[in-house]
Amino acid sequence: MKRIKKAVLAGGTIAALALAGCAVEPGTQGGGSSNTLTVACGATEEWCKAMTDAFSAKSGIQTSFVRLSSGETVARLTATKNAPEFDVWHGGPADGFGAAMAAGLIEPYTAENAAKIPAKYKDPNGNWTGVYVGALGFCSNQARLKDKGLGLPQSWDDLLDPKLKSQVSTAHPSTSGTAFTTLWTQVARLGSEDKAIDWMKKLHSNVLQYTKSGTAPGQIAGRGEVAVGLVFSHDCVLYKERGMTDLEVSFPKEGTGYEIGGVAVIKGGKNADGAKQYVNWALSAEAQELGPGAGSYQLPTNPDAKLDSRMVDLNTIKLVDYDFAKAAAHKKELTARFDAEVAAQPKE
Ligand code: S7P
Repeated sequence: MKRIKKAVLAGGTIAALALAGCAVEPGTQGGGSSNTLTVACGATEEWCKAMTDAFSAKSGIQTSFVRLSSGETVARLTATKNAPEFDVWHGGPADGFGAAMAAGLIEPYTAENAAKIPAKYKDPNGNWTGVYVGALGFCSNQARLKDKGLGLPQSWDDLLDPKLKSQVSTAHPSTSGTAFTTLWTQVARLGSEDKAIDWMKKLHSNVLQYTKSGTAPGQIAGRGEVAVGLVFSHDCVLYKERGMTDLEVSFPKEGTGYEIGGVAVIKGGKNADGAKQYVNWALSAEAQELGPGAGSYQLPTNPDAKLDSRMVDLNTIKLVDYDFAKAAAHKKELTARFDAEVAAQPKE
C-alpha cells in the first residue's frame, strides 16, 4: 500500500493539486480526472470487479471498468481516439493489443516490475505486458455427446463429424479474442490462412451460432444447447465448478492455441500516472493471485504468484507455435476473410 501511495506522490498528481490549493490526502479526494481511472476490461465481470476494487482500495484511485470483448475494445478505442474514454486495457488475448498498437491506440510503457515477466509473455517494446496465460480447449457436454454416440473430442477434426451438426458453439472473431485465437490456431497448425479458412468452412455446418463474447460457448454447452463449446479451458473449469456438471475439458492432440492476457496504457488517457500505477500493480504477484478467488483460473505470468490446482498444466498439453506478433498483424484482414468466406455463407 505504502509503495503505491508513494508512487502517487512521485507521479505529480498531488503536486498539481497542491499547486491548485487543493491540499488533500492521497486517496481521499473525489472526482477529477487525476483521481479516477477507467479500465477497458477483457476478462470476466467477476475478475474485472475484483481487480479494479482491489486497485481502488490499494491506491485510493477510484477505478471503474467496462467489460468488453477484444474486438469491441479496439473498435471503442478507435472511435474515441481523440478523446479516449479509457486509461487502461486489462485482460483479453494479446493479439487484440497488437492490433490496437498498430492503430496507434497504446502508449508504450515498461512497468518497473515488467522485468519479472518472462520475455515470451510481453511485447519487447512495452506496448503490452502479459498478466495471465490460458489454453484453448474443447468444453463438452458429456450427456449431449453420449446422445450422439460420441466421446470427448480429441482432435480438431473430431469437430467436423456430421453427428455434430449444429452442435458446436464458438464466438465470432471480429468481436471475440477467444474466437480469433481459435482462428489463428488453425493457421498455426495447418500452415496457411487459406487452409485455416477452408477448415473453418468445414466447421461452419456444425456451428449452431457465432456468439459475440468468447466465453458464452462454454455456457451454451453447459446448458446442453450444443455438445461442444470452443473456449479457453479455464472458463469450462469455472462453469463446471459453478454447477454445469456435465461439462468436461479435452484438448486437441495436434496442438491447441493459447492466449497471453495483456495489460496496456491507453494513449492520451486522462490519468496517465494512474494508468502506469495500475499496470505496475497488475503485474505484481499480489494482483495476479486474486484470479482464483474471482473464479479465474488462468496461469499467472508473474513467476512469484501462487498456482492453483484448477489451472491448466501447460506441460501436459501440446501447444501450437502461436506467433502473437504475426497473428496481430493479420487480425483485421483474416477476420474480414472469415466474415465474408465463412460466417456469411449458407450452411449445408
Ligand atoms: O476471463 C476469461 C477469459 O477467457 O475471457 C477472455 C476471453 O477471450 C473473452 O473475451 P472475448 O469475448 O474477447 O473472447 C480471456 O482473455 C480470458 O482468459
